[in-house]
Amino acid sequence: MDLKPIKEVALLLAQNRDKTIFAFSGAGLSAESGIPTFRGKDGLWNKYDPRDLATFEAFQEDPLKVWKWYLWRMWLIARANPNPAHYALVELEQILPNFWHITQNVDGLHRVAGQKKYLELHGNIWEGKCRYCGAHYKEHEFKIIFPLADRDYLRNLSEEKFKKEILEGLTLEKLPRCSFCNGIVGPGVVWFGEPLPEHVLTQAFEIAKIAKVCFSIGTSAVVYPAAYLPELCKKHGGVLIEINLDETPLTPVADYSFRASATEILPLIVEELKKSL
Ligand code: BJW
Ligand code: ZN
Repeated sequence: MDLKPIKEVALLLAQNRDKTIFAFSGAGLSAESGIPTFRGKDGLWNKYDPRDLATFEAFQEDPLKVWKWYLWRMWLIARANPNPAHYALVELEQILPNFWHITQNVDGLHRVAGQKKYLELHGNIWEGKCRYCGAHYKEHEFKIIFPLADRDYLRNLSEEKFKKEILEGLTLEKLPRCSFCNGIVGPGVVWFGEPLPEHVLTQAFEIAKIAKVCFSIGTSAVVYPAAYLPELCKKHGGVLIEINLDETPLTPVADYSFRASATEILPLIVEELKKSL
């Protein structure tokens, strides 16, 4: 591993210590925690058609199928732990006073790792959203109307029990019903064709416009409007650093591009940054 670009990035962070800096992340950040990504060979969209599972139309047509798929993903996430890349981002937040983590991830592993200043562009899988009346349920509220959406319950289910209780045992009657309109409540994520939470997107755009440094970590950077964020930062004069196993549409415009895993690169950057302070 050539440490020269790592040292340069650490120096850049140290020089811009008091300025706005943000990390834009995607599924690759959680890949080494065992959460599947969306695109690529082993990606979810390689096995499942997003139109059948991640749209409101699909949910209206077959809510049971959609919920079984989301409960499977919740079960995987409940059993996963944050990885060294999540913890490195928490350390960056502790060292840099104006650091933000803007994520497309719905798994919440950044929260579990202890991240405090984060924006979730595509929502959170542990929350609930009623598409019929717009009601939003925080994690602790959602568990009341949908006891299956409980991390501790899911974490302790073996694969066999998960199949029996969720895949075979789930019925329409067990799905969560909205306390306001009685519609079936869906997961608190943003599906294709749905708007991103407005206040979150507005804040993310404000951060991107003024940031001096932006990381793009483990994202294919093809889903919009989220993927505008690194582009916007660069357009306003920010330095763009990409960390990804593969090339992405951002690679040609990135100032630094690390073709390696986030768990390898981020802890090295943090170590170098600590040395330079
Ligand atoms: C590693 C690694 C390791 C692996 N280390 N790296 C402009 C142009 C074209 C299209 C559009 C546009 N504007 C809007 C659209 C339509 C659409 C869109 O963007 N489509 C494109 C795909 C073509 N956008 C939307 O529909 C959005 N809504 C919208 O625009 O609304 C407008 C509206 C306004 C007003 C009223 C109504 C509507 C919503 C998009 C929602 C995306 N939802 C999903 C699912 C979330 C729920 C769930 O989890 O089920 O979000 S799709 C999926 O993609 C998920 C992700 O957050 C998102 C991004 O994926 P991500 O994170 O980048 O993952 P991957 O798998 O793609 O990439 C992983 C990367 O990691 C790879 O590059 C690997 O190499 C790398 N990697 N291991 C480092 N260890
Ligand atoms: Zn409702």
